[in-house]
Amino acid sequence: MQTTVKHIEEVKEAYQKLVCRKNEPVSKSNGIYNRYKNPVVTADHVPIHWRYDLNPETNPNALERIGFNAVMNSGAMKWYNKYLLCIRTEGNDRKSFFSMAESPNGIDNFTFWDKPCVIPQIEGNPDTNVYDMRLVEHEDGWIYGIFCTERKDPNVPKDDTSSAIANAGIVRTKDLTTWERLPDLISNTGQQRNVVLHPDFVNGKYALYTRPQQGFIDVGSGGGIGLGYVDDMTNPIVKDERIINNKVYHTIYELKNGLGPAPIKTNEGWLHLAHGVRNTAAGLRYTLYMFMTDLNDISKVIHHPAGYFMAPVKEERVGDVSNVLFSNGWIADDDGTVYIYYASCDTRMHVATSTVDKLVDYCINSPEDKFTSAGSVETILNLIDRNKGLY
Ligand code: M1P
Repeated sequence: MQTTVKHIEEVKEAYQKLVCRKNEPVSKSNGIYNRYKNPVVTADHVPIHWRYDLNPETNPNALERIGFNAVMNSGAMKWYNKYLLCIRTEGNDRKSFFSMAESPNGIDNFTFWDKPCVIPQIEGNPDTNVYDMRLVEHEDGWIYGIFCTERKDPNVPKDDTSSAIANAGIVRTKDLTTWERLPDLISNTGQQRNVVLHPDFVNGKYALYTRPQQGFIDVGSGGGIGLGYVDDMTNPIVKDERIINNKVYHTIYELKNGLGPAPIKTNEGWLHLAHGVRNTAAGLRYTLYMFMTDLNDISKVIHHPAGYFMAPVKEERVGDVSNVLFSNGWIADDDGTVYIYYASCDTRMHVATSTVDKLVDYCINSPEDKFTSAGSVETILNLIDRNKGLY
């Protein structure tokens, strides 16, 4: 019994050390954003009372009873002065679910809330797996969570145990504790993933960024970031869906793309963060890119810097699904700081900080893509020319 108590005490000590660990920016920066030394949340941050039966009578060997594999793709918002993440938490059983965690400063000391989120099920059509919630405080007064719900494809032979159907599940809440389940998104463009609610009404309607796709993984002839409108979120039929940011041959978003968090409103336009996917000999590579849309016409992309904004570096490169950065949460703070939460390789959560001013500058003044090698050289020559006498 004493060994049991000792082991649990050691686990608790290591856990305390981890969640109290201070984070600091790394010295190398491109001026646009700062990365941080430590991931902000890892599977080891999952609370001990979710993992261990702490009763020595029923767990005399002090074994971990429930294991956690990864934490990743998290929605984010500031709430009563705390920086919150709605974390895609993945158990050793491969199932993802949502957990809220909070930090006093957005960069370290993230601790999970007491219990994971309980997401009500749709009668007769339960979710098999849920992930990647975008949290949005909408102008209508509700906080919405739009996430991917995955279910087995009912139209494939019985022995096909991997084909799935993805759609957007929708919940709303006022307190981030009790969630009201609304019907899944109804769109006639196939499967959906990476659906994001625009925070403001647009001509009295809810605007949703979508990502129609033909298959579960492959977008097929679908894909691109779409925009559609819904009259009533309790009957979420998407109308007038059209692509506003398409995939393009030989770019970092040649294969597929998807919006990340809800856009940030600035005086110059809406700032968007998205992920783009390209093919490589080593498989898919997911990087993050940015673009800006018009304040008065949110379907109009007015600035789109070439290439990626962030790509995996160093230890971010390796994990369960290597060569992946994914973001579905950022927080624009009152002082203009932007906390960009991103996951590396479907394994752990990181933060990078920037400011609204810098991100606007990045979007407006970075050169756009000319889509050819000669075009890229022309862009570089132009900068060299403007730097004449300065280097
Ligand atoms: O494994 C990388 C990502 O793959 C999917 O993203 P997308 O639909 O854009 O291909 C999602 O499953 C995402 O959660 C995951 O991080």
